[in-house]
This record gives sequence, structure tokens and C-alpha cells, in this order.
Amino acid sequence: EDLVEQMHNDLYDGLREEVEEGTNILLERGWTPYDVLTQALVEGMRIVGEDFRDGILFVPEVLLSANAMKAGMTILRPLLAATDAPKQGKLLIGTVKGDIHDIGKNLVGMMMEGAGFEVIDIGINNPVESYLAAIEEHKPDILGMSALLTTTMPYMKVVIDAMAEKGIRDDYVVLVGGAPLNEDFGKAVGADAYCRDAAITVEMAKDFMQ
Ligand code: B1M
Repeated sequence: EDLVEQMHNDLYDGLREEVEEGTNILLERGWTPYDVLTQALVEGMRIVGEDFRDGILFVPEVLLSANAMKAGMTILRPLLAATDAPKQGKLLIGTVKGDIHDIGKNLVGMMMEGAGFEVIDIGINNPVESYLAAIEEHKPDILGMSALLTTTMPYMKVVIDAMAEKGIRDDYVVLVGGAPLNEDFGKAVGADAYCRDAAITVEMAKDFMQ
């Protein structure tokens, strides 16, 4: 598809309106919201990530790409969240302290809503106190934590340890995710599961709710 390639380029160039337009055109052509999301937006951001890593793109440029991606996600969100799925449970999700990456977290939230979960999103840069306060307030079934930096991912253990200290760790399912994590890391910090992507998060969450 030429248009998909064009969207990868537009995302790379941080062209918000063009990404919005491409998103709408693919939908008009009958693409599912999920395919637009994964093949056009997520794949485009993967390419951006490579050139960011290689020092070809820099923070200001990647920020524009991220904003263009978010604009596309805004169009897809109501479509993905519209669901007849029976109510599944409640997810509380946030990015850990020191980390402001939120695209993956937002995507997980959208997909979980679409699967029938109620989603409470506490945003980015969350210290342990805000997780604990939000758990107390919202009493979710599942706590989800996101981290995109190798320097911030160990903070997940701080949160899980604090829950254990309060004697509430086992009252919740704890799922963790983010590009630098893996299954071993998830085990090491004491999470119930590591989730590689949004679709797997939905499956895991459903399994745990059974
Ligand atoms: Co950042 N950044 N960044 N960045 N950034 C990465 C993560 C990096 C890998 C890029 C690179 O060098 N290749 C690198 C980290 C290296 C490392 O730690 N080893 C990096 C760096 C270094 C930095 C800065 C330090 C750069 C600097 O300032 N010098 C800085 C740190 C800021 C901070 O957080 N304190 C920084 C800043 C930024 C921007 C602000 C420019 C922007 C973020 C904008 C935003 O989020 N609003 C940004 C971006 C966009 C990226 C990359 C390019 C893309 C991330 C993304 O959105 N991916 C990223 C490169 C990469 O990841 N390869 C990079 C798309 C998204 C859909 O995927 O987030 O992986 P992802 O989420 C997936 C799964 O991981 C999973 O499901 C999602 C959907 O399938 N998942 C979960 C994620 N969270 C989950 C939670 C769950 C379950 C599943 O809970 C249950």
C-alpha cells in the first residue's frame, strides 16, 4: 500500500494533519481501526525509533512524530473503544516515575477499553505514592505499569515492594510492559506477567479475570 508508506513518511516528518488525513482515508477504504493502528502508526513509530537510536533523529523531531501519532490515535480511539464486549474488570495504568513516554500506555488503555475493561489512566511520571493513592481510590482489578527506559524500569519493583509492604500486593493483578522489558524482568520485579504488546495485555488481563 502506497498510502501506508506515505503515512510512515508523514509520521517520520511529524506531519500531524497528513497523518490524520491518512488515518481517515484508510478507514474510508475499509481498513479496521486495529490494522490502521498497527500497520500505519505503530510501524511508522518503530521506524522513527530506529533512527532516533542511531542518532539520525533527535528529541524535537521525535516529539513531532509522537504528536502526529497521537493525533491519529485520537481518531481511532472511539472506534477501538466501541464495544459490545461484556464488562471485564477495571485496569489502573500509569507510566513510572522519571519516564514520560506514554504512547504505548495509551494504546494499551485503548485496546483494554475495546475489550470491555474500565480504564483509569494516571498518566506519566508516577511516584509510588500516586500509584498507591490511585489503587486506594479506584480499587482496580489490575494494576498496569509502563516504562520505556532502562533507567526507569527498575522503579516497578519499588511500587510492587511498597504494595507488598502494605499487605495489598496479592489483592491485585500486576501487569508490566514497555519496550526494554522482558519476561525475566517481569518475574524479577514480582509482577504477575510481562506484556509484550497491547493485544497480549488484553489476553493476559482476560485470563486473569477468569
Ligand atoms: Co524516547 N527513548 N527518550 N522519547 N523514545 C526510547 C524509549 C529509546 C529506546 C529510543 C532509542 O534510543 N532507540 C530510548 C531508551 C533507551 C534505553 O533506555 N535503553 C529513549 C530515550 C533515550 C529517550 C530520552 C532519554 C532521550 C533524551 O532526552 N536524550 C528521553 C527520556 C524522557 C523521559 O522519559 N524522561 C526520551 C524522550 C522521548 C520523546 C519525548 C521525544 C518521545 C516520547 C513521546 C511520548 O511518549 N509522548 C520518545 C519516543 C517517541 C521514543 C520512541 C522512539 C518510541 C516509543 C513509542 O511510543 N513507541 C522509543 C523507541 C522505541 O521504543 N523503540 C524511545 C510506540 C509504542 C506503541 O510502543 O511504547 O513500546 P511501546 O508500547 C508497546 C509495548 O511496549 C507495550 O504495549 C505497547 C503497545 O503495543 N507496552 C505495555 C508499553 N507499556 C505497557 C504497559 C503495559 C503493558 C504493555 O501495562 C500492562
